[in-house]
Amino acid sequence: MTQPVALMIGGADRTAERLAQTFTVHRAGDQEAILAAHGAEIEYLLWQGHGGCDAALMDRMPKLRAISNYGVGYDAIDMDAALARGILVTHTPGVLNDEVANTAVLLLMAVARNFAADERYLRAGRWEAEGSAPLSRSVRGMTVGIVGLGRIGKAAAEKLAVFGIDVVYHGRNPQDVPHRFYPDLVEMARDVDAMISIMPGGAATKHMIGRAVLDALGPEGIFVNIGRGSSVDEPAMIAALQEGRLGWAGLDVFEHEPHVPAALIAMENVTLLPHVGSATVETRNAMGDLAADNLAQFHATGKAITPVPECQ
Ligand code: NAP
Ligand code: 8YV
Repeated sequence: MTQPVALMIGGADRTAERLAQTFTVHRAGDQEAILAAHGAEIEYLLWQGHGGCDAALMDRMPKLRAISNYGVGYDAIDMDAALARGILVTHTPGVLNDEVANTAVLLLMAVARNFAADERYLRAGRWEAEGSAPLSRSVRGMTVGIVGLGRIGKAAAEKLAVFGIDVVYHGRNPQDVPHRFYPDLVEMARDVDAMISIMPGGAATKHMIGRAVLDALGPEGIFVNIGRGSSVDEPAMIAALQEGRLGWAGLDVFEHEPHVPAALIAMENVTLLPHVGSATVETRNAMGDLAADNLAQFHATGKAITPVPECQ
């Protein structure tokens, strides 16, 4: 029997093997060549990437029925274009909560304790030449404001409590949680020692963290971002760090990935990661399995496991 055709952009061998149990799978090395040869047959798309799944791409696959996003944040997919074409979109919530929350907490710790700068200090021979590295800051007793207390944010809040950290949060709506809610982000930034942003990307959150928020966080404040770079006004953040209006930053995500501004790379008071929040073998396997199973189940039953909210 002829299998339906799926295109996989990004993703791992394991995911391709799982998809191949149901579909004839094309993997984009040369995306243009695959679309030219097979675009008319492709019904399913598994997508890994932080941009570019737009109307023009969808129009190259007129039979496209579903897009499975490898990741929980699906701002790379033009939802208006997908909905207008009747294409179902799925994502991978839940399976990465623990890993990404660990990354958030570890990044906050790394920044507070100066671990990256300390390592550079040691490797440069400065311990031996100049003596002990400068003292850092304890997280015990800190108040940390979480911007976006969703699935990942709640997992992070539990972990932060273990370190003696008080958690407060900002979102659009208050929730039934034992943490103080701030409807006003600037007010929260003013009251906390550190802020962890776990914001989704997209138009609604673009540059919501700008000069007013960062100035309120202040010269002794720490800003950690593991959500999306687009939610931060990056030039405003760089200026705040350079001018000492913001103390420190720990960043896993950037506005124009994989580009990281040279100004950030040059700064000692920032710790930088290449978008590795979920990037362990175990968690990426779980994400890949769910991404593949979403397409297989939709094909078999007409219902996906984890459609995005707009498609529920
Ligand atoms: P989630 O459960 O949907 O949580 C998102 C939270 O953000 C919600 O609590 C929501 O609360 C709040 N929110 C949404 N829009 C907002 C707005 N315009 N203003 C203020 N608050 C807003 O999502 P999640 O699973 O925790 O994932 C969150 C994001 O993390 C993803 O979308 C992705 O961008 C990012 N992420 C990054 C990595 C990484 O590797 N660095 C890995 C996974 C995920 P309200 O509804 O009350 O506003
Ligand atoms: C990415 C993420 O999916 O889930 C998300 O929203 O940002 C990450 O887990 C990962 O970088 C794969 O592209």
